[in-house]
Amino acid sequence: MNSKLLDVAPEVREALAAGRPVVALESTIISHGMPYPKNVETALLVEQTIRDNGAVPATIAVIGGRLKAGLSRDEIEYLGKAGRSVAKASRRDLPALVARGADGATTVATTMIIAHMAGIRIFATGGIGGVHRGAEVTMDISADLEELAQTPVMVVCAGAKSILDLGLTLEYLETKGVPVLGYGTEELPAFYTRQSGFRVDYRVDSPEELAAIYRAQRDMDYRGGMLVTNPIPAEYAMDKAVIDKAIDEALRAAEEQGVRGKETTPFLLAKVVELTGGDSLESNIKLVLNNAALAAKTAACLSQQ
Ligand code: PSU
Ligand code: MN
Repeated sequence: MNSKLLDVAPEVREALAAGRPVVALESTIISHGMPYPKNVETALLVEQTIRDNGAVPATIAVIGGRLKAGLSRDEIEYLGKAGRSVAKASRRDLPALVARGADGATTVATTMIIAHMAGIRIFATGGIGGVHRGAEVTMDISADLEELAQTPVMVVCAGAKSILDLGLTLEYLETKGVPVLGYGTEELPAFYTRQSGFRVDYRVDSPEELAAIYRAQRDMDYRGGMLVTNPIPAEYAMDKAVIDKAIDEALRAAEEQGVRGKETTPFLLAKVVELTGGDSLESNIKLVLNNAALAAKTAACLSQQ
């Protein structure tokens, strides 16, 4: 698939044409997920980690209405500095942003869409969106889950934060037929901590096997993608009691201030960072780097098949 709206960076285009490994990265984590300048430093470090593990990084965003697969340093700096003034772009936002020539920071959903247009099969991030707590009343379910159900990209994450209802998120993924794989674990990791109390569908212990499962899914012409959940390295994991308390407080603040819709996730993420000082930010950075390395190794295996 291709699109006249898409700009693939030359290095990414060459790697794809030669069948070399490429890993996509999202930009909401840059503009909305972390404060400046840590966000830019992290984005560049994540790209470097992908290179160190033998793949080419393709950070994805919307700039001036163009869908971008592969950003320059200046473009990453621009998105990081602009921060939350850049629109958070999920699936429903892309048409208007493109038509208006606007900028957008891509979520997991739109990063998958643009990666797929460019021919990139694997994408590394921190955490995905999911079914929010109280969704039985609010119906707040991230478009990320719907995208996993329909776009054939493997997403490598560290699970999901317990700002979400993790049990309902797994139920939703099961209904939609999205495989949830645990890397070196049978338990779904909860982003800042290695454990959640919920089980993944399959434990997988090597990038080769991840690539083989992805290949099998493609060979069956399934529509959707798959989710790889990679626990944060133990030395960077947070204390469960500390993080749970911050999440409860963030949820209360969101409720009190009447935060709704697309603002909910960025509000909760920023509040948790504010309440836990720099600790959660450091953990966040480490887990993204860990996911980038695994995605790059898996991309290398996919290229050999
Ligand atoms: N969860 C995180 N970190 C993030 C996000 C979610 O732990 O950065 C971002 C991702 O870009 C994700 C988006 O795709 O938030 C989901 O937003 P929503 O819940 O509004 O769909
Ligand atoms: Mn939502």
